Amino acid sequence: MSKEFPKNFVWGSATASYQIEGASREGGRAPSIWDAFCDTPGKVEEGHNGDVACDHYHRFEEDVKMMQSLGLKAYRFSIAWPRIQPDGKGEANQQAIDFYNRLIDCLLEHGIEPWVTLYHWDLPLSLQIEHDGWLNKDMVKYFEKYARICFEAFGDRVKNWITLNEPWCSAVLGYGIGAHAPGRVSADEPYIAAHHLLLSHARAYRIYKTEFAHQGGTIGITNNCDFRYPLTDSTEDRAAAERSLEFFLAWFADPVWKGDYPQVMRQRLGERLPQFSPDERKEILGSSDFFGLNHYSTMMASEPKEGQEQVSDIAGNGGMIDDQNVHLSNDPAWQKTHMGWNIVPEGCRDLLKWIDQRYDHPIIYITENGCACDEPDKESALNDVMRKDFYESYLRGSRNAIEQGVDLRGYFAWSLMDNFEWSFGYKRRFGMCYVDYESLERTPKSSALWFAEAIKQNGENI
Ligand code: GBH
Repeated sequence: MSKEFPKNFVWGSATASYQIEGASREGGRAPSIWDAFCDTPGKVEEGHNGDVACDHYHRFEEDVKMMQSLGLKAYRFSIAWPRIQPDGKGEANQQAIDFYNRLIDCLLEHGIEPWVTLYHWDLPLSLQIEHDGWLNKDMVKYFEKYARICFEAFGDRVKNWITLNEPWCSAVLGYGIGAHAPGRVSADEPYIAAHHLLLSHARAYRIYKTEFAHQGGTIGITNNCDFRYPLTDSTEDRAAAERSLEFFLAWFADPVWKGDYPQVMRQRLGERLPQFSPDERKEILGSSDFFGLNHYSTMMASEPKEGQEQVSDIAGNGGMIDDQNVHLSNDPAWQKTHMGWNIVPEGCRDLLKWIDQRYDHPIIYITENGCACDEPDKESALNDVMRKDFYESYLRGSRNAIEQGVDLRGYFAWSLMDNFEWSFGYKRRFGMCYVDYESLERTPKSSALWFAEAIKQNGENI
């Protein structure tokens, strides 16, 4: 069997605006829902926020040089909507356009291909306050306008676009269990928010394909999914694992690749699940040039037994336990990351195969994969053997999937550098480069040096 990744395999790393930029009150940026969430007592560890973060806004040149020194072919970052349109709907803020122009130009000058996410969770706060954010269908037209501004300003140089990052997180963590901004807790709102996120994605896709076709780029959506193995071989447990993946990934991917929500969701949720009109169905069906996947972990799924205790938190089901009727558990043999997430590289391979089969062999990019390690000091961080092993094993799983026919075209490590890990603040480190939050100095960890070597050899060291 060949030991090679495909030629032109995209080797990259990823970040997101709110997690790294800082400069939260500079350049005409207005607050996002995450600024407000951080200001809400008890929501983020130690009251951390993105005011400074990695100060990437001021240090992007140094960061691009670091990327070049690692040999990265591509860099995935997100644009802060509240920089581009401080109120979420008005004219573009020129200072923001200038900032992203400088970043994009700098990347291209250093031979790094920009992959740009339009929305990685930092919704302009005024859209939340005045319009209830993603609960309002008007978001489709606001997102359309924002997307158009970005395509117009950057599309001459940016050829790879991602509309939304992980709408599951926006819907479930943001509107279901309140672990993310805007911090709402509801049983029904996730389905409504998800519906409007999907329609917004589809609209941006159509705008790009019609008004900006001459730019000749590709555009898609990135979904997140953890894999599920059936706990036993029983029919019930196998059905539970399948149902769990449908409630997690097919919820967002079926509309795009099949034109509607999965049957099992309709059966179990009835009227609680919104409907696509015939026109909307047409707009959403086929609205992604590739399958963007963020993947981190795996759990066991089984049919719940009488009186079995259910965990309802950020882990696993995202609280939607009655809706799914799936019990999740861990194999005690699995090692865990500093997030407590199971390290299961074969789950990565099997999820890729699941996607390949269900969606009829799409082009796939892993747009995020990585792990948090407990790194109490710089020395331990720089010696991050566990992260190197994580990348290596997940990349090996990915290559197995490729060998079995999956059309995986690229892999972006999360993350280029330690950053603001949402509700965990700066208390979790995902970076392949270490960030000293006092001096803001960056230092590549050993996993970054290993990744650089992997890029150089197109993965032959894996
Ligand atoms: C991504 O989301 C985000 O896009 C990124 O911004 C973030 O920094 C990064 O991951 C790291 O968190 O508890 O074992 O059931 C990750 C989405 C959803 C992945 C929940 C892990 C729970 C695993 N996550 N899932 S478990």
